[in-house]
Amino acid sequence: GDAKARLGIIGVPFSKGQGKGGVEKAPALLREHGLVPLLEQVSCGQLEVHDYGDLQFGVDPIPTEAPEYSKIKNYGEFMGCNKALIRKVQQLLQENDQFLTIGGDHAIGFGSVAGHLQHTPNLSLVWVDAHADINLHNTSESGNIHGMPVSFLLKELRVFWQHAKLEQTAPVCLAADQLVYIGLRDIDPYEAYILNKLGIRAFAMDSVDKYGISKIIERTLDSLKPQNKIHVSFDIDALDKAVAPSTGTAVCAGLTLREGISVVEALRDTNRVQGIDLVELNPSLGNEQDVNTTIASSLEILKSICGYKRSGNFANIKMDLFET
Ligand code: Z70
Ligand code: MN
Ligand code: MN
Ligand code: MN
Repeated sequence: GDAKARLGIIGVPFSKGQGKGGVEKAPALLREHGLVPLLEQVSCGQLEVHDYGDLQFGVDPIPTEAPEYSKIKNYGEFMGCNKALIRKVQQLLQENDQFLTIGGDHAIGFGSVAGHLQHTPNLSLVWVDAHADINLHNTSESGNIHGMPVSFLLKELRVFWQHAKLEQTAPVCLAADQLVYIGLRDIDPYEAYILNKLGIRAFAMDSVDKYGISKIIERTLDSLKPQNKIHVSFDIDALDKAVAPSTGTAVCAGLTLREGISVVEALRDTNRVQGIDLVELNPSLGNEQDVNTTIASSLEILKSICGYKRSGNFANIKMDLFET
């Protein structure tokens, strides 16, 4: 058959994008639960998984000419980690066909997508999340930088980050028409204003309820340029609190596990998914059952992105039973 595709995995144990410790433990925990063999197994021999371990990162200086950045918590830690991630993602894409970034909190979405854009400038981004994560330094109410990564990526918002020197760190940016959100239900007023002003496609939970997930998936696929590779940034809090309780900001009335799986199956079936993030799993939150439930949901989402078919898969059976 065809040569196996290669998937490179990098753990990013970064937790300074928000206030709750524990999210940095997710990469090790998912490995303990057999992530690497599981993904090879579900792909039925189509995927060769290479684990690059955890990202090493340091702290960047805060630009002294931008006193407004001091409102942001841990800006230096954010830039230090994301600069290292931008380089690592480019290495992963030189050595593999696809990459998976395991957070950590969603602040790492900046480096993961920016590194991906450096390798593949024509990219579409599907951000699956309860939150829009598109705050600016002057619109964020929390100061938590995991609520801002998308604003560092968009061409139309670069003007607000003049002192971040993004033209050096992340020179390739994303056009607003190549971003789609699914699962939103906790959007800050300024975020809603930015989404509206830039005309960003955002399928919030009211749309999912009104049209059904299959229609939302169809409209998502229609909106992505067909020649573009796809980056799926999956915040586990997109899923309902019932199936993903162990996360920093669990929100009720989210995607069911089946809806989440349907979304990633459809994206996978385009054969254009080149980058994946799985973020915000925090094993320090909730009781043991909550943690196990959230790990199980995370693994189901990753399995489906990597080729698990609920309808069955006989791609790698050895024996032809009906040969006479
Ligand atoms: C809010 C903020 C956020 C995740 C919370 C919340 C952002 N908009 N993102 N949990 N994953 O603080 O900017
Ligand atoms: Mn390549
Ligand atoms: Mn998020
Ligand atoms: Mn979120």
